[in-house]
Amino acid sequence: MPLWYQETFQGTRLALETTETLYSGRSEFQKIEIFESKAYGRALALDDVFMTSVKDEFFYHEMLTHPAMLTAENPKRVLVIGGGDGGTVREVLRHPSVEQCVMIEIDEGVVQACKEHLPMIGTAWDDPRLDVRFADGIDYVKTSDEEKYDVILLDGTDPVGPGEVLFAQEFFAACKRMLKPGGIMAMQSETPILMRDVFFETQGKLRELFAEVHPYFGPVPIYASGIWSWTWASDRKAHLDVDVARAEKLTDGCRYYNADIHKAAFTQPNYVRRGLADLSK
Ligand code: SPD
Repeated sequence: MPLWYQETFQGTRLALETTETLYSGRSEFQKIEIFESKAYGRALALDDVFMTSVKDEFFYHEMLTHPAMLTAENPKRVLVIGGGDGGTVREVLRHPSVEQCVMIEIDEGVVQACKEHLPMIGTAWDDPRLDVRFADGIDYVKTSDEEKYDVILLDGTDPVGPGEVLFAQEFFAACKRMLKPGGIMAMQSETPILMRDVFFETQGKLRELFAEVHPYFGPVPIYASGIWSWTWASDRKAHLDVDVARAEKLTDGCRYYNADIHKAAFTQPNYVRRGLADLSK
């Protein structure tokens, strides 16, 4: 009998046939499972929601990271909130300008399990520029008196249950507090199809805080609906000012992102244009 892992999300169900369960445990915060899937290789699920897989993780991690990093001017200090599989910090640390990347992850259990079973995703854990801290990201951005950041990346879970606070206005405002003037924040902003309300509400919340807010889109095959969004936010108008020379140098190492993808990703389908226009009414 084949064993299937499945995610049920907003009235849809995606199942991955598995050949082996590599890790199954429960941390203080959530259920953590890592399994070998036939179609996408090793995959991580938290509370029965697919987070990443070896064969499709590059779409998500490259798109969360490089649009912000390549429109920031010489980013030296980067903050990642969440991202326990290590894919986002791996992409951040491709950038030679980065002097320090602080990653605030609430669940040490996720990092430990991913270090052991998904080392092919988290290839930068030993980079001396990386400072991993197990703490609540919300407390950190609200209370930290550390030097501010050039770029902040929010690599959270879906805004369902405990993840909901990562989409709150209060949290976004606290993140902005930790950005240098003109700094850039980018976040995963859900499927614009199945989480339409969350997607547009997020745009609205960010628009109250930042002068420039631009969603962008790409595929993530194992996420519900397959089409995913991220959002770029800053007080500086620069979302299309991709540093092509820097992007070209990185392109060899990337599997999805390049300067052309960057520009195309910010193109808005009509349903997005109309929804954003409605926000301004
Ligand atoms: N529907 C799943 C959304 C999860 C977004 N974060 C994934 C973490 C990968 N580093």
